[in-house]
Amino acid sequence: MFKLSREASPIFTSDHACFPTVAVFNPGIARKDGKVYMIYRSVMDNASYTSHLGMAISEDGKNFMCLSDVPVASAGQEHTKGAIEDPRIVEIDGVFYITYVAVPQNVLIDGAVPGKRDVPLITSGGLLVTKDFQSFEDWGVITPLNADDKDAVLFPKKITGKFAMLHRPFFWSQKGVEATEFASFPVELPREKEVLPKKPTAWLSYSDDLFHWTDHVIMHDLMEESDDKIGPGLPPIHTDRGWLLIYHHVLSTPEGNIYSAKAALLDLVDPSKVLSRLPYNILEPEMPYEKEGFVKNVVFPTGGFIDDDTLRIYYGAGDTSICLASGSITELFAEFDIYRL
Ligand code: BMA
Repeated sequence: MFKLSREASPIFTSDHACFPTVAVFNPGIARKDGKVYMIYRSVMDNASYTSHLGMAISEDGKNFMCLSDVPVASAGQEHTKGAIEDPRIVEIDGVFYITYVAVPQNVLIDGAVPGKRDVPLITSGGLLVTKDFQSFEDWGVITPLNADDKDAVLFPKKITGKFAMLHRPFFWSQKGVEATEFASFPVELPREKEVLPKKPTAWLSYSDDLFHWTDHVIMHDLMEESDDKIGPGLPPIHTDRGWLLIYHHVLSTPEGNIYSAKAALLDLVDPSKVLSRLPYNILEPEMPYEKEGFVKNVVFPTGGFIDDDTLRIYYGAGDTSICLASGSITELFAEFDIYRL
């Protein structure tokens, strides 16, 4: 069985943060000129739960120091009025594309707790672009409108000449359609309701310009019967054997949701084909800081890379701190061989 091994404790917490913050988590990770860049989600206060994005840098990928004492991207634009969350980074031809979750409404209203809202947040995938981690351009919303889209990750290479993206449009599921029954906004579905997945899952979409997405495919084989929902974790990593996808899945229990990490291998030419999927978690909430954070029972992978034989995964723990876990790629591929679909 392949399991990721954790560092002894979180590697980045609000004590390390570059500006006052109550929680840091769900970081995007990129490598440039031998350094590791981290763009992380920072919650400034628990009352509004508004997030902004901060930036830190590391020589060894474990010890990070602040790179900017102000957010590199702040909430407050029309599409990010409520928050800017969960950055994920890919480099395509020398340009770093940072997808994020754009939240246009206030996240918490009148002391509501996360995940217990009457009205769904209608989130979208936004895009921040940089070449040098010094100046950032916000390209705004890129995912289809009114889909309650989260977890958008770009592939780090074009596939058959097009940009490719995995994302999790909540409303593009039968459960999502029910949630929008009395909605005052138009929801455009890519399929008839009957053929939508029952529960929110990952979709693969293609684009020529990063703004108009077509050829939507449901990633059926990533979902298991027991999953309440799943979502892409970190951007797919290119390997000779296929695209390595680390993603999260959510198990609904009477005690609340449990977020864990899983691994799959996708076909290089047609990533809608899942070549292998491990039928167990490669990381799940076990440590006190994962079980007891601001949100309980969360490991949420959002960044990482392969260094020689080592896979490094950066993840948010309990929506409170940032952690690092790693494993051997040789061992992971040996497991993929056992569980080929
Ligand atoms: C998801 C996202 C993540 C968060 C997770 C656990 O829906 O909002 O940002 O880490 O829930 O609360």
